[in-house]
Amino acid sequence: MNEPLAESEAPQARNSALGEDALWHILYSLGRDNAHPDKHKCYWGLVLAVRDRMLEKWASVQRQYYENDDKRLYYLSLEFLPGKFLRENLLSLGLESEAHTFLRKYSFSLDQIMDVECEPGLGNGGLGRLASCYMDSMATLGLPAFGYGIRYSYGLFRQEIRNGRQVEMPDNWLHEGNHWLIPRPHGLYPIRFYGTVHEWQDDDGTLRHDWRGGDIVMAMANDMYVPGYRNGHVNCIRLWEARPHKEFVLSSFNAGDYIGSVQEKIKDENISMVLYPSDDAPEGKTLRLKQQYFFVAATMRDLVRRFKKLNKPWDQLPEKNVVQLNETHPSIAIPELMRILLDEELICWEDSWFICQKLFAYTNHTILPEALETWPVELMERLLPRHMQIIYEINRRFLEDVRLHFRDEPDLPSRVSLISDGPEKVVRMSHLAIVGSFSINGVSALHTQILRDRVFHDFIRIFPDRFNNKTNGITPRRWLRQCNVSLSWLLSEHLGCDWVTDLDQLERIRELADDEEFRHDWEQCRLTNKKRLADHIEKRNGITVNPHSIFDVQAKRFHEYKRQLLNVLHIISLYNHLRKNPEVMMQPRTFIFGGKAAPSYWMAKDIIYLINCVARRINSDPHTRNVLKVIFLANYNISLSQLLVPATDVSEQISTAGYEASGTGNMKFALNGALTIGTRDGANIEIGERVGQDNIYLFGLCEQEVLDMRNRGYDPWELYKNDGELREVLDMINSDEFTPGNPTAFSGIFNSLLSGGDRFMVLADYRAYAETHQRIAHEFGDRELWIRKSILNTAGMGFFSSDRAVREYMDDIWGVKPDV
Ligand code: 4GP
Repeated sequence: MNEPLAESEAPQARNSALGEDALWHILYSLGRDNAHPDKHKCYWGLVLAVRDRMLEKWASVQRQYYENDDKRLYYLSLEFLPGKFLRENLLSLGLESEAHTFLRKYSFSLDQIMDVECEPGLGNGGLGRLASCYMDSMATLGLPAFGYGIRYSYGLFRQEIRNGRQVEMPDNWLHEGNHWLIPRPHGLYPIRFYGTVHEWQDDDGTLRHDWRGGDIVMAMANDMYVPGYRNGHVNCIRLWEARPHKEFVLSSFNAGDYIGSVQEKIKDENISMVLYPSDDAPEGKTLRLKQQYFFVAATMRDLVRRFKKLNKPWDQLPEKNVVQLNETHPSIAIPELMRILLDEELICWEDSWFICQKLFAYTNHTILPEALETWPVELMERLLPRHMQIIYEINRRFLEDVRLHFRDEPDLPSRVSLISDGPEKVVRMSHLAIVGSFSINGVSALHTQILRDRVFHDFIRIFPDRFNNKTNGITPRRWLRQCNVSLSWLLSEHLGCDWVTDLDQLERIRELADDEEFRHDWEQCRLTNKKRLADHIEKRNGITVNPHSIFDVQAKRFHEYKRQLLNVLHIISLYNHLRKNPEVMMQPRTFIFGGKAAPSYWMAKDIIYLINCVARRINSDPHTRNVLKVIFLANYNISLSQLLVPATDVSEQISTAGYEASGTGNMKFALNGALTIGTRDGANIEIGERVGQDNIYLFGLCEQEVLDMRNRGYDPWELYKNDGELREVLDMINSDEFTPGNPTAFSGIFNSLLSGGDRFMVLADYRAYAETHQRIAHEFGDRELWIRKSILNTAGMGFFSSDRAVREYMDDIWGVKPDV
């Protein structure tokens, strides 16, 4: 694998102008005439010129890591959602104005050429975007950090809406190639699957194991660079791509079976072909387990290779490295490292286990039982036979310890066991991650508390010191400086520019909330952003929206616990109210939705359909369409989010309390001056503490009340009977009101809310939600009050910078130090 050059061989830093380099690359790297470059050529030329500058910095930073003998952080994540690169990289490297100068010459704006860039959708949502925010902060803080994941050929599907329904289209993000990604075809790693385990005895009679045979797939690195903000630091995310072990099988080819001969190659490449949508059906996921092992095994090879270069004893591995597991997806890394130490390095079990337990740290991102990963033992035994043996042995020793220390709790071992005995034996990956890690963290105060009290309660008693909280954060570079240019300028005018890397400075605008001129400027910025979004909606959906109406946005994955349904029930009731009281003056509102549903999650897809049917009806009703609009923006992704976030007045964060681990969308909206309507869930609670309870609209049942209500016996039919307005809405859904001629289109939704027991307490929170919305509409009308609240939201959000979060990980868990 390529490593940076030694100091004496290092090239000189570039000193030519960015534009000149871009032209040079158009001709010499792309092989295109550079006389009159069009926007594609300008884009690709700029990418290559920017990349050169990043690579120089990256190489010197890598040298520095070796020279300073730095401890390294490995951040393992099956998902990354970096968003588009060019603007971000220009901003971080301080090259924006040079880029503008170059583009002006050819009459292009940066916005125009950004259209050429394809956004990599290498993740489903929260956890993948968090990984990207953290990579940005790690580079900005100058940490010796390495991201690791998979270079999926197809990212998360592209969502189209046809006749109101979600249709999934392949996301071929690499169709034009991608120069931000540098493939490294030399020094591939062989990764084994299946095969058998052979036992042998070494000279001292110790039983040893050797995993042999099976299938081999090659792992090839593709590197994606992450510059820090104006600090000369560049890190890298290494994404593994599966390559065939043998190009094709010569014997079948010679026998005339051309297709058969390439089949093997296709099978191997499948491993990194496509990202699994989360919440998808659990069946048939052998490929997903293969993906997990594939990227983890290649990453561990990289880690061990670099460590061996240092010529240090093995017990120093955790002193020089730390591995953060982003969810349980990479937790097979624990038995993989054990296998390397035991079988390849011939280290004894006790020492190997000691090293492992000091190396790994695990972040949990969800408590939904269906998302806590398990793998059938039978599948593991076939696919990774040696790992299964190791897991059995880890479990045997762990349970022996538990029995010893908790003698009077005979049920405890089976509850904490790594392997569950049900009708089908499965490996519980979260238990493996907990037992094999020195740190386990949740992602908001409430979430961590729930992990302690409920989900991992038994483990808290066994490992009291391992559990800790790290409330999530977002990068202010992308989520304010880049996505909200007008507000950034206003902030910099009053605060100077340091807030970009020191977000606590936003506190200083608190006092400006009383300054009339500042409030006026603030409102103008917001209006500019809202007009930009209104133009986009006009272009994309062909619907005119009023930029002075309340822009009320719910943009996130579709999931029942996130309760887009609660939002749409309320919209229908507003519509009913307007129709019955045509003379009533109502604050104009535009409800905007964005988000994807997992392809096999039928209920979530029905909710998308319901929103679109309701939108069609409301937007075409001449009696209401001036005051009420409903918009569904298809194919929600990072770029769309960057457009929505700065234009939002009201941010919907309305999950059933106890279900949203943290949320990070809630942070992005509030940072940009939106007011949150939210439940006391995830990070909403902490946002309320920071921005002030007067500046957030928290409503509904808290987590304990949800539990109590369930325990007392919650009956949604009672609410249906007693709340006439709600009943009317539900009856409309259960008729052909929104789907003429098809009265059963939404009976699944109706039944889930009533006969199905309303698992996510939508009806229980309905009344409080509707009343809170009334308050919001009223307060929005008081412009002075609203703008003041908006300013105070931004002012209070400094804590939610990913720089703060990463610093906490660094100090409390990783023990790595900045190298700048
Ligand atoms: C998400 C959580 O649902 C969200 O609350 C949290 O903010 C985010 O992780 C980052 O911590 N979980 C996932 C997942 O994305 O796949 O479990």
